[in-house]
Amino acid sequence: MGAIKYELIKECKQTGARRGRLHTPHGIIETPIFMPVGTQATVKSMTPEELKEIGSQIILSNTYHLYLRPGHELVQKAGGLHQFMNWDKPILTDSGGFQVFSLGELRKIKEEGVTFQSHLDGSKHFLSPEKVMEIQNALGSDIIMCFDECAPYPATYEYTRDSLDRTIRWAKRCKDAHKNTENQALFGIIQGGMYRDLREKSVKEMLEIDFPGYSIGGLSVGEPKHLMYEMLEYTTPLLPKDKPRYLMGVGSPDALLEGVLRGVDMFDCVLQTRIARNGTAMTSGGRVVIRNAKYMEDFTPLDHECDCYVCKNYTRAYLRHLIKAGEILGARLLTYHNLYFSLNLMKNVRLAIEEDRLLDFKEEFFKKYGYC
Ligand code: PRF
Ligand code: ZN
Repeated sequence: MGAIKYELIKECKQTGARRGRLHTPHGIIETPIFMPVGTQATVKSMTPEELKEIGSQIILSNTYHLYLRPGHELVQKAGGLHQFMNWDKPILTDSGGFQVFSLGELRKIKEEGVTFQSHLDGSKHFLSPEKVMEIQNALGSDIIMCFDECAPYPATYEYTRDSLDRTIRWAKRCKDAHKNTENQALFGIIQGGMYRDLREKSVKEMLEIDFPGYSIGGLSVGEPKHLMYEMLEYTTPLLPKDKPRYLMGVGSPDALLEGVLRGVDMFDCVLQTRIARNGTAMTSGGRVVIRNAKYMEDFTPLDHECDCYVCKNYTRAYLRHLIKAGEILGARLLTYHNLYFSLNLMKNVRLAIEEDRLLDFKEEFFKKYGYC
């Protein structure tokens, strides 16, 4: 049977967008969806109750970080990641492929796996496809990722090709090593950099191995946005319609819309929570840098179109004061709003697909938000 099932409810008549439903061991996810990022088994500053209050259906966490601290064995002893962090809805974990490769000088890639030094204390570690499956099996997340290499940008054709070939061999090893297929769905990751033929090869090989869902990796790594959209436009039509597609590490409001238009079902991004902590809000009128002096005596809500708890109860002047004073509540309230904003955007996107007016919705959104 498998751990998950993707139900395609409707295809947009105007675009490549899809409205779907993903059935998982911890509940149903309405897609397209934005997934808040909880790298260290917490979405920074948000309680699980608050996450539910704003409509989070699934969160993302990280193999690399949890393996290093507190250790996957400890999480397993706690009864798995859901119990450990008191979150009973679906969890997706990334494999560490991206994080380990971001370490630069601190890592060494071989066919067997990657040796690297911890960013925490410099201690030496080894991650392989088998090890990464063992860790994710111990964490017990509903959706798990293959161990892959995200090629940097720019990268030569030769480097990207060799990296992709290894990622394909690793994907086979991941599938062989993954035993808990009834409770955890393993996604294959499409790589291939900015090269069309490599993207095509990547899809072909991943489909042959056969996974219950496919991630699109190696994008939003510094390339111009038009190139990311071009690669996406080329890749998604090659993927099967009856499986979910997840665009990794992408989720600015404009990219969410552009991704949905090109047939993506799942997104995650640290942007919402990260910019919140330094005092930037996403609003219907575009980004608001709340530190700015012009908000000193602005006693209006952060976003007059938003009906979240923050916008209903606090003023821009007060939020500015909290952020300027370095008060924890400032970061908390902006995080709450930014996540609400993105989850609400996706809710409206789902509705627009259902009502065949996604292109109109997009135009209206960008007119107000500004294109960035
Ligand atoms: N691979 C993995 N995780 C990722 C990426 C990837 O390519 C990206 C690229 N945007 C973000 N997170 N495993
Ligand atoms: Zn709000």
